[in-house]
Amino acid sequence: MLSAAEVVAKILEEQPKTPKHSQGVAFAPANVALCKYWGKRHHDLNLPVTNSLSVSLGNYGTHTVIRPWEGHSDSICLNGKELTNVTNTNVANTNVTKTFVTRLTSFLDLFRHALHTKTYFRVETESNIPIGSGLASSASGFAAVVLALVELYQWQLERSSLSILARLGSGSACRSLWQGFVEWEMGENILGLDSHGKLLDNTWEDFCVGLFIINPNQKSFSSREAMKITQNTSEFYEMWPKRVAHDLDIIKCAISNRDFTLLGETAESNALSMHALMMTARPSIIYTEPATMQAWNRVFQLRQEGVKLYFTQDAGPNLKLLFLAEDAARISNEFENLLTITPMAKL
Ligand code: 2P0
Repeated sequence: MLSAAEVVAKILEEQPKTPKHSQGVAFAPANVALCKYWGKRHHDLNLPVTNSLSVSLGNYGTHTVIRPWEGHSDSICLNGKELTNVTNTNVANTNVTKTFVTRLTSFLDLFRHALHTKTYFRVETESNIPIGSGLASSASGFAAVVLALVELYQWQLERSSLSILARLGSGSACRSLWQGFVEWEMGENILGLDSHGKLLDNTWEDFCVGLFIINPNQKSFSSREAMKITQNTSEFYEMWPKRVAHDLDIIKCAISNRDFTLLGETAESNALSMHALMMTARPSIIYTEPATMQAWNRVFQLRQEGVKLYFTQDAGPNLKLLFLAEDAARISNEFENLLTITPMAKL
């Protein structure tokens, strides 16, 4: 089994090894999984146990600028805040920022290894996703870094290869290389060279995702930790791959038939199954808060009143509501400060 650094070296084997521009600038969208990724068959390479499927969030995601840097370490600016030195506790003063800096510099190390360079980088990265939505983090961030490096070095690579590179930073990042509905095919190859996102052929102009923030504070377990604990300790984990395969077939069918009810029911049930599974881990992982349950109940109530409204929930207490544009006004009246995104709307 190759290491992540060797996989990057293999992908970049024939590509330019020196920057072709002074900087690379890129954007990648955040994505919301309708059928979840929860468990890995290889940890360093972020190879999943199952396929998963997401919808990308249009203009909501991460903008990143990268350029070579003369300093003695990478220089990182996140949302206007300098995180230059990981050991400087005044600057990188929270676990979140420390983890972010460590993960990003380790990711850049993979490229330094492949490019046979000691060059450090200045990385300026800005997310326009609301902080605390559970989406501001890794997926669009790592995808944008890869795209910015592509611009900087002018690599000529297939999107699927870029998706593999992004996956090495964070699994779900491999789905942020496209707009629209994206399936992450788990692949079989031991190096993960067939484990990447693939754009589905379908669009859905009036499909809406509403970000409903219940608690913007940091979660107790990172999704990476929570995934690992669930997989290692839940005796029910062995049922998960079968469940995902079943849900995925239905979701793909619902998307191609534009059957919103079937899509919503299946996505919501997939998310609740993932959370139920986490509760069976030792220790139990519970992201759901009383206010999350109240919001679930409001969704159930509105459905009884005939509104086509469903939710999905990731590794946190916040909800992503799923609905169609025709119901957007009604739903935003019901959920305070809801941010509605129509990711596939025609301009
Ligand atoms: C998903 N999540 O499919 C699932 C559902 C959260 C809940 O992918 O360890 O940050 O970097 O591969 O991608 C979040 O996990 O995990 C995630 P790593 P990642 O969107």
